[in-house]
Amino acid sequence: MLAGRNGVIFGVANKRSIAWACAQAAAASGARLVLTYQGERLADGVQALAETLPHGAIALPCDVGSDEGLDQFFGRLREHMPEVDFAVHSIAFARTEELEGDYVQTSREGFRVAHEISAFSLTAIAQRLAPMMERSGRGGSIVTMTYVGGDRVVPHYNVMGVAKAALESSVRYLAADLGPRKIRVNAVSAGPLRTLAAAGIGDFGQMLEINKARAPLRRNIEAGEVGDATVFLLSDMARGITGQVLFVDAGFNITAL
Ligand code: 0WD
Repeated sequence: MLAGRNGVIFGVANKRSIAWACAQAAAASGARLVLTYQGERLADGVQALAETLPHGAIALPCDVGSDEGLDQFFGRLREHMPEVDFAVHSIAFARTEELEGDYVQTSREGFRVAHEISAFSLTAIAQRLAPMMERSGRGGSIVTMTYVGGDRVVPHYNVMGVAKAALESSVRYLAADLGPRKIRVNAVSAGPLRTLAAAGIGDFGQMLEINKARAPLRRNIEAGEVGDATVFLLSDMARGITGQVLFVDAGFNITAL
C-alpha cells in the first residue's frame, strides 16, 4: 500500500513503541522511512531497530521540545528525504507527578509541558512538513496517536487527557488548513498497550483488565493492529478520509458500562 513512498515516523523509543509498530507495518507495505528518537540515550537502540527494516531506514534525533531541535532535524531530513509522502506523530509526555492523584492538582508547568510536547508538537511538525509534502505533487498524509482519555475521564490519565483533547482538535484544524494542499490529517485512538510511556500511568494494569472485560472483542489490542490501521490511513485507500479519529481499541469506546 505504501510502495515507493517516503515517510517519517516520529517517536520511536524502543521495540515496544507504537511508533515502531507503525514503522514495521509501513516498511512491510513498501515505504522508505526515517525514524526519529528523542535524544542520544535512545540513539543506539533505535539505530539498531532501523537496520532491521527493508528499503533502507535511517534514524535521526528529533526533540520536539524546542524550535531549535525541530529545525535541526528538518535540516537533516531535507538533505536525506527532500520529498515526504507521509508522517506518523507518536509522541507524548507528562511529568509523572501529574499522572498520579487528581487532575485538579495539575500545576501550571505540568499543564504547559504536557500540552507543548503532546499536542503542539503535531502542529509544529505539520508546519514544517507541508512544503515537503507538496513538492511531490501527490500531497500527503499525517497520522497522530490519541487515547479515549481525551474525551472521557480515565482515572490517572489527568492532564494527558486534556492534552489529547487539544491534539484531536488540532487534527481537525490542521485537516481544514491543509486539505486544499492535498494533505490529510487523522488520528488513531489506540487501546492501552504496555509501552515505556504507559509505565508512567498509575494503575495501568487495572486499565488493561477493565478494557479486556468491557471491550466487545473481549481482549486488549496488539501494537501491530495500530500499525496496520495507521498504514491504511497513510495510504491512498484512505484518500477520502481527513480530520477523523479512528478507534483501534477492540470496540471499548462504544461501551457505557
Ligand atoms: O497505551 C498506550 N501506550 C497508548 C499510547 C494508548 C493510546 C495512545 N498512545 C499514544 C501516546 O500518548 C503517544 O502519543 O501513543 C503515542 C506513543 O506512545 P507509546 O508508544 O505508548 O510510548 P513510548 O514508546 O514511550 O513513546 C513515546 C515517546 C517517548 O518515550 P519516553 O517514554 O522516553 O518519553 O515520545 C517521545 C519519547 O521517545 N518523546 C519525545 N520525542 C521528541 N521530543 C519527546 C520530545 N520532547 N518527549 C517524549
